[in-house]
Amino acid sequence: MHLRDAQAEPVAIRREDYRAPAYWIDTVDLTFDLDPAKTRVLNRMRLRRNPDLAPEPLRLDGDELNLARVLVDGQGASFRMEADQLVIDNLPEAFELELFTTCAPAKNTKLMGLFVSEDTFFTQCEAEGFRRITYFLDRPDVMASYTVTLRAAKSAYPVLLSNGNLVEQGELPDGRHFAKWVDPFRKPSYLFALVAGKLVAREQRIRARNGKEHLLQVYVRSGDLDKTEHAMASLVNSVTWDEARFGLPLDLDRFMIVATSDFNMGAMENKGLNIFNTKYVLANQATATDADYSNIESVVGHEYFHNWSGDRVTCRDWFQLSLKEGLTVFRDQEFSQDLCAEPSARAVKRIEDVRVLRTAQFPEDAGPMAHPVRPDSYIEISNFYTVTIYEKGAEVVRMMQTLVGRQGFARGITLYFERHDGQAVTCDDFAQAIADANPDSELARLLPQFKRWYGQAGTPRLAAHGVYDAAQRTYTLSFVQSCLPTPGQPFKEPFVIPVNVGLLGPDGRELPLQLAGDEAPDAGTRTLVLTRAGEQFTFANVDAEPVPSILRGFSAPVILEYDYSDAQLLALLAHDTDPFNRWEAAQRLALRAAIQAIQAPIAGTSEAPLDEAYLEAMRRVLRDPGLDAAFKELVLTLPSETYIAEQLEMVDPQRVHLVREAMRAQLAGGLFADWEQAYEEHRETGPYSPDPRSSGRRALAGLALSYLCLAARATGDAVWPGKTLQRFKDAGNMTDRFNALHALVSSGHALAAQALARFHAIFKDEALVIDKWFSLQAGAPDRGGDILPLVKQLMKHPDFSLKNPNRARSVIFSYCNANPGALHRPDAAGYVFWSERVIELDAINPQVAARLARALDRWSKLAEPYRSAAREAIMRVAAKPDLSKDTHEVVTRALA
Ligand code: 0A1
Ligand code: ZN
Repeated sequence: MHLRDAQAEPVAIRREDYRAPAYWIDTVDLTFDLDPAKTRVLNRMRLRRNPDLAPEPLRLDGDELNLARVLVDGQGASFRMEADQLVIDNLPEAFELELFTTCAPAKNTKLMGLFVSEDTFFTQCEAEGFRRITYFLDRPDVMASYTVTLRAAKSAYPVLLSNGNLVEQGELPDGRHFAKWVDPFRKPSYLFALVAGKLVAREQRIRARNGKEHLLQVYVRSGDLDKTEHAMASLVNSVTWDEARFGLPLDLDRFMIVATSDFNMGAMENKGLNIFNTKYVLANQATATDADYSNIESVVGHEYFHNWSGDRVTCRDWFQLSLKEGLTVFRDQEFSQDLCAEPSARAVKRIEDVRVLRTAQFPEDAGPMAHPVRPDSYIEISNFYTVTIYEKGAEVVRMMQTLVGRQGFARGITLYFERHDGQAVTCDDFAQAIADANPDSELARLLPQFKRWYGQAGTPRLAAHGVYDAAQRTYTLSFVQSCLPTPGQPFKEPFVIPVNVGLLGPDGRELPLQLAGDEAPDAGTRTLVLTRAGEQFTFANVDAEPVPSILRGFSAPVILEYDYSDAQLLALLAHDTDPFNRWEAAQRLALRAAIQAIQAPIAGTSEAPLDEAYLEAMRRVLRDPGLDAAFKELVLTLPSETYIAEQLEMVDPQRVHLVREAMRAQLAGGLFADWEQAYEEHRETGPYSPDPRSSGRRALAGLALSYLCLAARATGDAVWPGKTLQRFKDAGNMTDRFNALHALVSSGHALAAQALARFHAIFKDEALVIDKWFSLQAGAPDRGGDILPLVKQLMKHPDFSLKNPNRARSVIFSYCNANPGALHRPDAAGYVFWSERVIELDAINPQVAARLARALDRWSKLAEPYRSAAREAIMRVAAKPDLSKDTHEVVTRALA
């Protein structure tokens, strides 16, 4: 099929092949002599044979290690190498194994295992990085007790950290020193961590409910200490929240967060020693936007919550990844919602989460990388840290909460941790615990069918239809569910789908709901639990034809199809008590207008896709004093090009781009006076605070400024661009400053150039801000093909580096993954650029390359000439010899 020889063809790992390990490792004693060029690792372990299995050789995983010594019970032992594995035969039932290896952290550009970032040592072991530090049974069901001694030059590496408690430290000859750490909890190797370097810490002591004191530390480079307040506050909030909501306390004397600027992902939950991408730690009002503040809160929460959901109870194997990730995303989403003082802010957070799911996970579930929340096979596990495992996994957990209720769910969580503390378990174990704690619930009744959410990939479609019977005064909602085939799964069985429903009367008021068989009507919302391919629900005592509000709060991760009239959508937008569906009504109206314009036979008809009724409705939203600014901003933001494209059978990305730009121009010009008013009313001048209310005001003011600059572009007006430049200069915080810059850049105004230059000059020493500077330019709307040449130029900028993942993402991903109107060029130059960068990055950092490789996942939906050109580019990547397993898996799946 492609140009590799059969031997080098990577093999798929299958879930059904799971077997318990042949050996257990009870204790691990590691001693590191840290040196960037050559670090020496002494590993002394106590192992014993798994008594449940027949004896077999010990096979330890390794990757890019130099092996110097193998001793079994203190004696030289014979061993052999089979590919990357160290194999030892004829071992006793229990024994001590001593291994001595070296590795080269400074040369580690993959950022897996032990690596150096800005003269500091860090580790990343999830999923399979520990084998790059020492030979090991590198799988999550092997849990051991760790003792770690770090030795290094004291002047260069004054801070030496590892998991657990510091039990000893002292001086060594030749200006070296050591620190010894003992982790009181058994853990799998993927949770191991060490850090060594010149760092400083913000510290805070907190007292838990039981009176116990804990030390919290946030370690950063010395110039960044003034950017750690928010991360620390988020950590304190996380500790308090997990104890209050789920009764889960902090179980360690000391909990540390360390930030590094070179990191493949967001952050990592190593026991007691979380390692973070600086992007999710560092913030002050001058350098970080409101979105940064809110991401830091979620990611700090996420990693902290893993301390229970991941560390205390971990995954049996990597197919169960969503056991910890889906649950922990659900927990961090709930945390952020619970921190909102007002219900409207909770709804805003829910809408934002659903937007991520629908723009990133739905396409994944419909594309070549579609996989179940609990996958059946993988070639490279790093490719499965996906929006399906994380965000769809969280929706599955959320549906369980809907089916058992909030209290019932908390009971289920308690039972899960009681039952499985200290174990490595499966998604089945989790679902069983939630059901067992709620024996009378719908979940318990439907558990085997509910678990199809774990096994079947693809987004279910739910076609709904309503019929009003005036004579009977009944309203019948019927549903038909279906799910398209996904790779390896041609047929799907029906899912359990909890559908939250409400009905609005002709005056817009919510009707009491009375299903056949109910004695008295319920007020408000009702959860209908669908289990069959088709079913019906009839509501009684309905006086006039209602407007149904279906899937309130997005109660299930499905595509809801309902043939709403424009008038019905306008009624929902104006009156629904469910904020999610209010927002959704506006999205549906915009989406419908976009699709009609895209499919219009004559190109000219796409010039004004939005009708006056839509614009009038948006005007009313903007002027409504009863609505929050944050909510208005969401309603007035059009669906993304990616989301619009997902609704089409065949996609002409240029047409999608033109139509959406035309809609933006209409919103800008049509609501000009309202935008002026919105800006003046919401521009803040007081002290900065990142709370939801004030960040919502800034978001709306920012959107207004964007539209005002866009309108000015059409009319040639110089007033608003001038005001925007002034705002850019005067802004007291990064959010306002960046929004102003964004408004100038995205409207393509001539003043953008000087603002960009000034921005770079002010922030040249702030790496995370320079990332924003790159990203804004590479992600700007394309006008006549101008973005690709700009991107190429940005890659020549002295601040650009391919080796730093954040920087590579800021330019290359902002263009390839987030700027479809600029990537999909009729001359195919965007695809050529993409393929060259994938190949170039693959030699440096396969994980980052494989993420980039996914930018063309949806190539088969493209119209010609894009389709053939994109396919050719993917084939060029696939044909490259020596491709990493990571990238190889992505491109071969894309071509399958
Ligand atoms: N478990 C982490 C995510 C993570 C996964 C792999 C990594 O390797 C580069 C790093 C981090 C989380 O969910 O936050
Ligand atoms: Zn996680």
